[in-house]
Amino acid sequence: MAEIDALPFPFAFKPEAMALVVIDMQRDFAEPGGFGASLGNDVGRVAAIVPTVKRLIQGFRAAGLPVIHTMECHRSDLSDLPPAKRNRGNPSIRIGDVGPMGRVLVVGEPGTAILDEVAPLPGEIVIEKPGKGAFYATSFGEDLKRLGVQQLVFAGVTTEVCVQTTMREANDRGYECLLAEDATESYFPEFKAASLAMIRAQGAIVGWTAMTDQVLKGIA
Ligand code: C5J
Repeated sequence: MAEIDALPFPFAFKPEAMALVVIDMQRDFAEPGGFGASLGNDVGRVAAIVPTVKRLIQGFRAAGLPVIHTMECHRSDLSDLPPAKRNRGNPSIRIGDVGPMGRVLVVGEPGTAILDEVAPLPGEIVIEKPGKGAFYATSFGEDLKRLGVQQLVFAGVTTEVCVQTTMREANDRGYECLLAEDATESYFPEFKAASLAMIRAQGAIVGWTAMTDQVLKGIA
């Protein structure tokens, strides 16, 4: 067993059974004119972690470990978008509407794309997910089984929404999960801090957290 220096205690892992899951590093969450900005958020917070997420991805690729990307998005006919999701809140543009970067969170639209700096390489798994969690209505669970992974390192956005939802789903399915603290972000710093604390509380009730440098040292 190898080890990552993590909280609340070291994360022991089998390198051959670990993958990186990068959640929703999409233009719509990181750039002005996208979905995140339409909800009144400061997307600069998300843009700021891109170099760290890139470093983490490169470390996993260099170690020969799988990198899986997710995208929050919907079919162009919006048949996978429940009205309860489309109508929620008071955004200036809703999911499916035409915005400055095309139709918001719709498959194939410019704003829905993963940011160039952290884009998937050919052959890497990309999960298109209509929900906040990556297991709902996707092949994610089957893909993980096929890869034979048991331990997941998480990065991406936003910490308390799609990242934490997916981590909790994975935890309930028997995966051991670690969140890279400086490779995840929220529009609300206090929500990120609370999520990290909740995840590692009570003896890692949801999982572990560690800085990217610690993860990279562990897998090198
Ligand atoms: C949100 C996400 N926050 N990827 N999506 O709507 O966390």
